[in-house]
Amino acid sequence: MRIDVVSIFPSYFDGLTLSLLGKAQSAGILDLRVRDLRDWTFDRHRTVDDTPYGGGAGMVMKPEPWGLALDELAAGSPRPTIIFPSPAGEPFTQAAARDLATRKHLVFGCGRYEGIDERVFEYAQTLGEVRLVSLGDYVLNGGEVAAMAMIEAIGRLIPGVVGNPESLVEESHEDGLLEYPSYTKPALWRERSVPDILLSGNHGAIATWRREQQIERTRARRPDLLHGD
Ligand code: JCH
Repeated sequence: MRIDVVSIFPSYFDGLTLSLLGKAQSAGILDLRVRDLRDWTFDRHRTVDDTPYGGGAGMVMKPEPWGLALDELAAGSPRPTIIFPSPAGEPFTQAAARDLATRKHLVFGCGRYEGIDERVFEYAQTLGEVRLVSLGDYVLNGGEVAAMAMIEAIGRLIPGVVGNPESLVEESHEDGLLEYPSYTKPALWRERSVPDILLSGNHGAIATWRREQQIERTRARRPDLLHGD
């Protein structure tokens, strides 16, 4: 999979070359390229923002650098999926991550200031499938942190990135429930013991206990996942 990122803060993404996604890149499974939006500006100050038409607070990202960036990154790619992180987007979920992990080419456009001139989203639709996606119902200072979270969630679903495919099935959200609690050695730590059932060797009873724990935690913390609301 190829992932292009456009940002005025490309060094934010340095962390994605570490660990799991770094290995995927070394192995040639993931081709992650991060670009500076200012590379598509041509004035002395490499300007990417301007005042909003109609007035209002803050600045808006100018369309021209975005148009050139998208033209270059989409060239020779049959309809890439172009993702703009936005507080006004559709929610990013594990299901969305699974869908996006099947694409050949993703382009992330990371806005700053009060956002990007609306015409950029319309124009991007002529080049690929455009998705405005929200990481959650809170306002970040720009799209970078949201894009990083999405790239990490998508990247680990690419076949061959996470070593054991079973570890993908068991974890939170893949089965619509929160995960069960995990323990490791020592069996007694600061007067706290590991639940006896996990030391019993009874694998059927352990599976039943874990499922009960998942349901109880989901009821307590995320009842919306049980009721489908
Ligand atoms: C972004 C901003 C005031 C936006 C600029 C670009 C995504 N889930 C999620 N939260 N926040 C974002 C996000 C994504 C891209 C950008 N900002 C800051 C500030 C706004 O109100 C008009 C809108 C935030």
